[in-house]
Amino acid sequence: MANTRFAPDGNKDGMLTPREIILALRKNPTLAARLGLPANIREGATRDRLMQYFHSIDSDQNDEISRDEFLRFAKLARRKEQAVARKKELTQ
Ligand SMILES: [Ca+2]
Ligand SMILES: [Ca+2]
Repeated sequence: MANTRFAPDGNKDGMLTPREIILALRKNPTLAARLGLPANIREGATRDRLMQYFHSIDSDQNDEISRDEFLRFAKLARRKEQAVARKKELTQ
């Protein structure tokens, strides 16, 4: 976990805002893919999806995502990914 960088935190205050996430996804398509989000979020449908996502990560609903909330979410996403990969292995 030591090399998990908190890259999306543009102003380094330890909290993520929706805007920082949009900018981070734009800069980091790999992260976007890992989180299952489009890399290029604009107003409208994709932004609604991001906000839905944002609120699912923001477990205390204070409209900011803390490092802990983000890491917990990333861990869950990775676990889901691994589960899907395992299932694929089993069915092949
Ligand atoms: Ca921030
Ligand atoms: Ca929060």
